[in-house]
Amino acid sequence: MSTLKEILIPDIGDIEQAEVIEILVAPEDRVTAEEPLITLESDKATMEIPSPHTGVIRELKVTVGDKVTQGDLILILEVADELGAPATETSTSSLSAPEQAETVPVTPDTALPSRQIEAAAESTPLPGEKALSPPPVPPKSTDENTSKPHASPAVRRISRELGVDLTQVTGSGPKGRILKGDVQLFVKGAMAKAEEIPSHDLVLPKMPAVDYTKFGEIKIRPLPRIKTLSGTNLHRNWLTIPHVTQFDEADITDLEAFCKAQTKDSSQQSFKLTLLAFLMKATVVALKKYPHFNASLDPGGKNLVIKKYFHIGFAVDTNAGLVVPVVRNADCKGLFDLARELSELGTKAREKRLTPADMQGGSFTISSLGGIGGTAFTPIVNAPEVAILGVSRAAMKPVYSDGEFVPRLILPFSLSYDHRVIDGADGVRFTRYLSNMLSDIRNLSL
Ligand code: CAO
Repeated sequence: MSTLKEILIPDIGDIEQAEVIEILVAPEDRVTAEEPLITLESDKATMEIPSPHTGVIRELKVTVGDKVTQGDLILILEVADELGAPATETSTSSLSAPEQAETVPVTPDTALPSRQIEAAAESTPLPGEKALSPPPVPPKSTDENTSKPHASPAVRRISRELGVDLTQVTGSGPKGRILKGDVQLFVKGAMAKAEEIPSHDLVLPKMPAVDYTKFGEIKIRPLPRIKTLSGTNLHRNWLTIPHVTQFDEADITDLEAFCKAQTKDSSQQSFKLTLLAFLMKATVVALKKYPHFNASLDPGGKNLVIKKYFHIGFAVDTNAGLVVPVVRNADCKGLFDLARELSELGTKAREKRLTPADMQGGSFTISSLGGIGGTAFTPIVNAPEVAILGVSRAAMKPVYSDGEFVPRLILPFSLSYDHRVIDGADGVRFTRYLSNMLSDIRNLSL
């Protein structure tokens, strides 16, 4: 004898509504009690809903993206009485009458054991700040909870079983979430690499854990989620790409005057024409001249993949950390279209409305700190791209010309590049070319 049971969303605490972000089972799958069925995500937490019984999945009633709340139907489970569901407790019907499937909400204590609730990192750090005085040592769990990469408990379990450090895995799911397939891909890659790596490869000494409370008062502030995700990529790029940074400058006196005049004429518009739009335009012209800067190394490192499209990313500083939205086909857009799109994407980034698609497919990146200040910096290449332009603050400087010093507006900029792909000579050819473009904007219209 078996019984069809309706499995419902259990009490999920004070979360009013959550999104189904993963379905971990399929019709006809056999599940055991406590095995996760689906993963939910709200703005507060990510959690798995486990099966209350052993049985066979007969019908799924939710799909990825559904918004659910307590009491919503997840699926129909066929439970054989001998498999552990006492007939007296729940059975109301036999298989021949599926329309009478029984309702079985998962009780809070069995549904959401604490190990299955993953606190989402706060986007603004202040509420999570914790003041500590010297002796009590900071609770370890705070660090552990907040430094976790974005993955469901099921994926964490698999990675634990396989000994995979999830901070090393790049997530391909929504919002960079790590999926089971990503872990499998990572393991495959690691196994392939293990055969290639000679034993004398670089071994990094471990950073010692320091108890700072021994030296004075401290407070713990969890890193925003974007920082933990981008930090992993930055670290990888820093360690694996042989970087060179070329510094240069451009005389943008005329460009600035032109930009100001345009801004006056377009004062009715909702966006402003800023230097960044010109930089993007000039960069595209330079990339066309030097296509191997608009490229990626293939995974084997033997071929260069030269892109014929010009999707230019630009770094945006937000409360939650650095994000890089991408302006697609920048070569096909005029200055005002670029300025409008930069403004729209910048606003979207700051309001945390960027979608993964907004940040994918970049072929080159510009990081402009000029609005803030600074004279020079060395940006980290945004792999798999091979070069990145860093822009600092323009300043009036005396320039010697025709026997006298004249005041000119000079823009300092730097280009970091992957030395496996770009030689130093080409690096400086690129920056010189870019400088000429910016110094005489008539070049941009050619
Ligand atoms: N030199 C002098 N002034 C500059 C300048 C430069 N290189 N770049 C911008 N400015 C000026 C602008 O003209 C503007 O002046 P007004 O306020 O008088 O109009 C002001 O600085 C502010 O500009 P902005 O930064 O708001 O606009 P933008 O188009 O130049 O930049 C964006 C947009 C999104 C790139 C920028 O806001 C930003 O987030 N920058 C940070 C990027 C970052 O964090 N990079 C680091 C990555 S590596 O960790």
